[in-house]
Amino acid sequence: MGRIRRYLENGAIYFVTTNTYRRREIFRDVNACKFLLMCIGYHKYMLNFNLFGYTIIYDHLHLLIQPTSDKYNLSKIMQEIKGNFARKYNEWIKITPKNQKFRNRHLSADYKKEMNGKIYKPVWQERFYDVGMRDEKQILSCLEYIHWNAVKKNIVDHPKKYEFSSYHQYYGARREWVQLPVDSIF
Ligand code: NI
Repeated sequence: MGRIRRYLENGAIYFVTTNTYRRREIFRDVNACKFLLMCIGYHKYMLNFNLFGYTIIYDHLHLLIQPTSDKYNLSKIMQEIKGNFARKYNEWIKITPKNQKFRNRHLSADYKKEMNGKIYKPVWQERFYDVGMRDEKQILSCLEYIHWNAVKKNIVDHPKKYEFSSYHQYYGARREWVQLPVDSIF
């Protein structure tokens, strides 16, 4: 518990939820999940935030996150992750033929918006939701919520069976695919 207290002294910790545009289930595709993990990992290094937990569920993302500077505050971090993921995701689905069927199902003609005169396909809902953590107890219960989310959604029957959460890094199991390092709070 000492480690959480030390982290809390360094600034606000947030539980963040962000949903896909119209709750489209783009993260049923494991490649999209892997790609988002790499994107979060890249921004973790570029924007210096602490990441204590995460999970990607079909139509949303949860993070337990702590910005470490005013320059890279929570809004900036989320804007960068969501924006850069969306831009690359749109490129990627365009050039990957095997995603044709998936694309037709999820990215129909109505799924287009115009911004600055350019047509683009929105990937995320514009806003995100954040809850500031008050104490250690709340942080631990958020972490548990994150790790059990895939069970709650009936995707798996135990958190250790779900690839796209930080559960493995807390409980020592190995990952098949992308390993996104977290800053352990235990
Ligand atoms: Ni959830």
